[in-house]
Amino acid sequence: MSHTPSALPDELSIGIVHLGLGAFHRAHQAVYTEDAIQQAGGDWGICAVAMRSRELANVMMENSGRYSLIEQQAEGPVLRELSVIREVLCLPDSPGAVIQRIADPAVHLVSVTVTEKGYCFSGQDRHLNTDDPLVKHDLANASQARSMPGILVAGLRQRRETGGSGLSILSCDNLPANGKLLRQIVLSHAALLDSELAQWIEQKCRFPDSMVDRITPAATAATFKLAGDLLGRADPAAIETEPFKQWVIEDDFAGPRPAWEKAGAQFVADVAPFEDMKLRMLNGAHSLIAYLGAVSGLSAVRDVMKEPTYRSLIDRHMLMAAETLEGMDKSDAAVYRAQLLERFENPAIDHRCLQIAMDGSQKMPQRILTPASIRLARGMPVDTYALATALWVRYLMGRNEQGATIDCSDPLIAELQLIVNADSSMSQRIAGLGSIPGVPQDLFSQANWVNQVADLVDACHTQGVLAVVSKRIETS
Ligand code: CS2
Repeated sequence: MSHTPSALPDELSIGIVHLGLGAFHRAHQAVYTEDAIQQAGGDWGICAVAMRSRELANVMMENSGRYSLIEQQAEGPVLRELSVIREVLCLPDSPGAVIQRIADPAVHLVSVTVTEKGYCFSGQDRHLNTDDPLVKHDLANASQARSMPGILVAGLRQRRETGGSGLSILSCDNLPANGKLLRQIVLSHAALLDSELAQWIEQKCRFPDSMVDRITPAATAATFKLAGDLLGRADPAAIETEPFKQWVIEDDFAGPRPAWEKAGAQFVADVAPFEDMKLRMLNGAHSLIAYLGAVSGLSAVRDVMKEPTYRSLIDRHMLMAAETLEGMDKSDAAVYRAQLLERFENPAIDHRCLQIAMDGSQKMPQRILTPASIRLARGMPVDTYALATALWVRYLMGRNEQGATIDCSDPLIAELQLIVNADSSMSQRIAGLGSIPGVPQDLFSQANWVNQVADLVDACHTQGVLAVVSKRIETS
């Protein structure tokens, strides 16, 4: 048995509301906050809100918010207990309590990890999607809000009505300019209810951008078994993660915040270069790996990395991604690539390809399609980009190379499958993807791009993915 208990005091008031109680929050922002309190003090206990999952909320409530975090280090797994989460709420059961907490004068920060689709936005201008049933519901039933923008606006409304100060609202999702997006959707949602509230939010609240990074797969039976062995008792809230972690935050807050810099976070004036680097190199490669795995029947990222041809492709893709970044030094890019290969190869991290492959309509634009447009506009080759897109299409077609059904998941799955399985030529189908909201239309109106993707989908069907990738790698 080896584990480190939490060193936080028993008494800790709540200063943060976190929306989205997934594994990622518990492996990332909660760790930075626990470490910051340990170093510099402060009443920064977290009220963590499960947006949907009653099961997770119940497990966390039974554990009084405590949980085990297993770091899969090179020397073996290391377990630490965390106790920074001091309250757990389940949004569908208690929206009133969440609103109350957001309005609480002792709370200065709301952080958010609700995944890309939780932002309820649409289109390349990233406007609030008022056709989204959840948004419609929340505009009509503000006190029973179920969406992230809806509950934030309801909480901010109560905060304003009770004379509260402005809040810092910190997006921690993998979206470019995530703070600016959050601000835009919150202001639009508020304006539809009460224009004075929207003005108040605009003046008093801050929405810093932030780049977050830590590879954290969903917990499995193996996670719970390992936690039990290391802890000497069962922990149904245990999660596991890699040793690496990074957080780059725009230094723009409405009020006080934890001393996250003491825990290793970096405060900068402009997060964009860090975001682009991470979204295009790490997440872009991740999506490529995920579709390679899903289509060729390999279950985890580490399994895809074991195939030397795929590993070379992924390295080439990251090289091409680095070339789209403004001011990325070549040697820095080489170091980052090498580090990413090692992280993807971590044999102790069982990161399912299907987990990463889901929600492609929300991920592909910033990870693959926008950098592909940039490369095309500069006359640079886009082969790994066209391949990643072709593999996404193969995934959406719903069967892997062994003929087994792929469990595809995407908020726009019906629209996507209608397009990729249409009774028309492959080029026409690929061009049809340009009609999906958020997908860069101009990219899918370029014959050069559409034909490359279509040829690759056909080649994957006739020759198999491994043969197609081998050929690309040989000729590159
Ligand atoms: C992954 C990310 O699921 C996904 O789409 O690419 O969650 C990735 O693991 C994290 O961004 C790493 O920081």
